Amino acid sequence: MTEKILITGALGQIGTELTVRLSEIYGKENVIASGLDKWKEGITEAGYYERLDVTNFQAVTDIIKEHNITTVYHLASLLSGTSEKQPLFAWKLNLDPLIHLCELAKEGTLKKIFWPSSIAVFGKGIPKENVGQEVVLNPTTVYGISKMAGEKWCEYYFEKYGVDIRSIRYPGLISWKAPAGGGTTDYAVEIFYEAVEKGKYTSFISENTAMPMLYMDDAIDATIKLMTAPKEQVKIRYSYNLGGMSFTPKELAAEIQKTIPDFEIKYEPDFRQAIADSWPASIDDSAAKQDWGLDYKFDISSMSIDMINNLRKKLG
Ligand code: AKB
Repeated sequence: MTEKILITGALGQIGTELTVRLSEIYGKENVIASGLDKWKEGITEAGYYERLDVTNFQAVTDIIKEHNITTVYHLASLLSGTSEKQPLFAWKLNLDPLIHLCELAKEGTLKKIFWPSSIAVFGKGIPKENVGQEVVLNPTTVYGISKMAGEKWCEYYFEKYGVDIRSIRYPGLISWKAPAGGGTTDYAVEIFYEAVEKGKYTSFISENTAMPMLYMDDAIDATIKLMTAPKEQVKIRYSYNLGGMSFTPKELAAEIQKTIPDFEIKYEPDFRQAIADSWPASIDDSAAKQDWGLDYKFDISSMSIDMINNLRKKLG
């Protein structure tokens, strides 16, 4: 039986690109993108779009039943920076709809769920480099706490009810098609826009703070790989580490200067510096490589060239 897919948060950074890729794989008629923007309702280039507020459980259940959805990519979430500004709403949005979907899967209405976790689950007091899959989690942000709790719920529904839920701890994601929104790693996206448009950028993260990052093409490939892997290969049911590449704002600026030699960078760290300081600098993702064949095509050089070339075309 073909999968019938619902994507929540489809207008966000990951959703914008994942919707297109899933439509190519499963056919537009089998993919429903959803989000809060009601003006996009109807058939779009990527597939069918419906307005859906994921905190409205009845609406979520109705859309899943009406379209015989088998698989949900549940991307709707508030990121780290925004979550600090609206902590109680972040908790409600990041957790309750996930548990509702797990309940639907438990009763057999759904077959499979993808849920994104984040490197924000780590936290203070653990080594910075090459952080492993099994370290003790100690998040200090609302976002990190919500992702840690969500991971435990994923594992619980798998262990107790056999719910086929799969998850990735994404590092910072870099892409040119849709803007990032409200995250601590967003500087690594903004820097490219400003480099191409203005030739200069003021970073809200300090020059020597390294964080793990991933180019969106590799993030989408990894997500599809995990979701299409045979069930028995998915041994970790809380969430898989993904490391991608690691660099500091200073290293990224130097990379951009290879293509835009006059590019200038300044540093004015804001409240997100403390969040970045609590996160790992690099991640060990050997479990994902071993279990379902994670691999990457992009490094800092090829990613930077691709970003600049595409943004030059996009921004004119
Ligand atoms: C953020 O910065 O909040 C996100 C993340 C690492 O989960 N990009």
